[in-house]
Amino acid sequence: MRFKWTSVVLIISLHLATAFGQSDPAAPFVFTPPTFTEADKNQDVRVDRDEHGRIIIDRFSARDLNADGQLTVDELPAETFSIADEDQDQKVSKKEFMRFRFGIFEQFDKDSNDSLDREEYLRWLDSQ
Ligand SMILES: [Ca+2]
Ligand SMILES: [Ca+2]
Ligand SMILES: [Ca+2]
Repeated sequence: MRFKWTSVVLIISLHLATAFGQSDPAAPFVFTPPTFTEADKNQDVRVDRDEHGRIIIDRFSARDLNADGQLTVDELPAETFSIADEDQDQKVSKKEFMRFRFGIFEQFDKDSNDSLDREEYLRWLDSQ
């Protein structure tokens, strides 16, 4: 039965990918990053590392389709996968994913104060 369910999910996934005209194997991935106000939990008008970490974890969970706590090649775009899988064990752990995403966070943290102000956050949002 397990095998059959896997097949059904695969077929649905492939069907969705075709319906949207995408060949991206991670097509069923749906994640909408929070607005600045939503992300700034403590309302100090910046999104710090703790607050950004929550977004990364939510994104990880949305990517982790089989919920096994690891991202495999079918759960990430190939380019992202090859960069994020630092130990090259063909899985991207939560730790690896955090490091990868915080690397992006740091690129957008122009004044290097370990948080994104509204302007920096909106630029980051645009790139997502
Ligand atoms: Ca904040
Ligand atoms: Ca997974
Ligand atoms: Ca890995």
